[in-house]
Amino acid sequence: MEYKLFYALGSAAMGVRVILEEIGAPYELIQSTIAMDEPRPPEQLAINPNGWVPVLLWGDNGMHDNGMYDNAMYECAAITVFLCDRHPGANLAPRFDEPERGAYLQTLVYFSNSVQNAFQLDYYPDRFADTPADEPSAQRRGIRRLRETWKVIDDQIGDNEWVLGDRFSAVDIYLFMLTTWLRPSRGQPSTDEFPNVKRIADAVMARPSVQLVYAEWIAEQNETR
Ligand SMILES: N[C@@H](CCC(=O)N[C@@H](CS)C(=O)NCC(=O)O)C(=O)O
Repeated sequence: MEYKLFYALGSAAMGVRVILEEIGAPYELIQSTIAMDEPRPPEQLAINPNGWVPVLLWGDNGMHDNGMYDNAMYECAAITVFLCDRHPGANLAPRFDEPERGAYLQTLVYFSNSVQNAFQLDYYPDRFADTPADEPSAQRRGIRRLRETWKVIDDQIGDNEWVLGDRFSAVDIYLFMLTTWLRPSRGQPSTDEFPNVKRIADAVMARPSVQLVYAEWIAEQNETR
């Protein structure tokens, strides 16, 4: 196998898996979990002590004295850049000297540090609030922050066909992945509030790679319609 991916349903590892499918690279999924009360595989924790997925491995994974591993990494946005650069033939990202490269990197990092952070405030309030009593406040702020940050993305997209204009890219896959985390039943916004985001998410969902990786999620959506 060219890649190994520590994986859990509903997690950011699903976006990485879609990218691997689009690339056509052989990969092995190693089942992990995002449940708070379940242990993580020791090999995953050795690479990412935070206990998050995705974690990606390739080649030989020798360990250095400082505990760093060769050919292993975590952080979904960084993995996205890494894979797209490593497989330019898949045409999932602008090269470093193409005009859309800035918007590509900017949007991936904004997704990672602003939109994902807003999700975290709602889903993991204990990481942001000093006491359990403060957690509802962190969650409320997270939900407001979701509206603020998705609005920025919706405005950025405007009438574009894809996030980067007329070219499909890994940013569109990332956008789709993040929309699957939205839960209006918790007070979070629905994609209906962001028509440009929704247009792209719907177009990404039609891709065979997404139909495969998100089959379960898509079936659930169809049941509730
Ligand atoms: N900044 C990290 C965040 C990854 C992350 O939050 N992963 C979640 C699933 S989407 C997870 O593993 N949660 C379990 C936990 O935080 O313990 C990234 O983008 O890769």
